[in-house]
Amino acid sequence: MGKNWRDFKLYAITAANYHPERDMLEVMEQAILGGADIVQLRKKDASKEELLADARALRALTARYGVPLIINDHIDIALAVGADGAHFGQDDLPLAEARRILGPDAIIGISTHSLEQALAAERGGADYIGVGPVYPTGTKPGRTAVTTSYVREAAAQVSIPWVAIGGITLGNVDEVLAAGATRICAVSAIVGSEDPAKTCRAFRVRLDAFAAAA
Ligand code: 3NM
Repeated sequence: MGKNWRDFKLYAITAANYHPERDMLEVMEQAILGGADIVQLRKKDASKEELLADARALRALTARYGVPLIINDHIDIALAVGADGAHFGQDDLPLAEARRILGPDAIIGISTHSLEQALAAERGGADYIGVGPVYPTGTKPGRTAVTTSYVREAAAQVSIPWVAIGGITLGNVDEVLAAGATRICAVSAIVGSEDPAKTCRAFRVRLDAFAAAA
């Protein structure tokens, strides 16, 4: 990794279903070239073999650009490819177990959907948390949107790095940034766009504009 990973602003996550005609690596490389500065491999319902192959390829790509690689849920895959960390949901492996297995230097992220969960993750030693889903999203269906009110709470009370996620697009990102987010994660808006590099550049323009005004 090049710069301090905590300085990340734009988090890109894989979701090949949004680009059935295009290669996952190519899409993620475009995202990185556009300014995504942390990348997560997330693939629900994939075989270990498939995950391992994708993780190896993404590890090589992200290493080339000095971008941290996080693996969703699969701690064995994270270890196998030498990922920088892993990300867990509320119902996945408990944080303390993940830390014991991955070690003190791994970046461990936790999805949170309330301030209570955020503070618990922080106390438990998470390195960063996701705050969402801010808006309803087809990428994680069945979860109630937490709205920008949770973003405001996170901005006021969370001390570790946190990233707003869920239904964020170029059309609503200003609202999320106005609520106090300084890092955002988008899945469908990035990998499902015609030009992921251009989309990431546009997100970075908004992030930079809010950072300059802060
Ligand atoms: N986690 P999109 S929302 C993977 O709130 C994920 O924890 C969420 O995808 C959470 O940008 C989400 O396409 C989906 O809405 C984000």
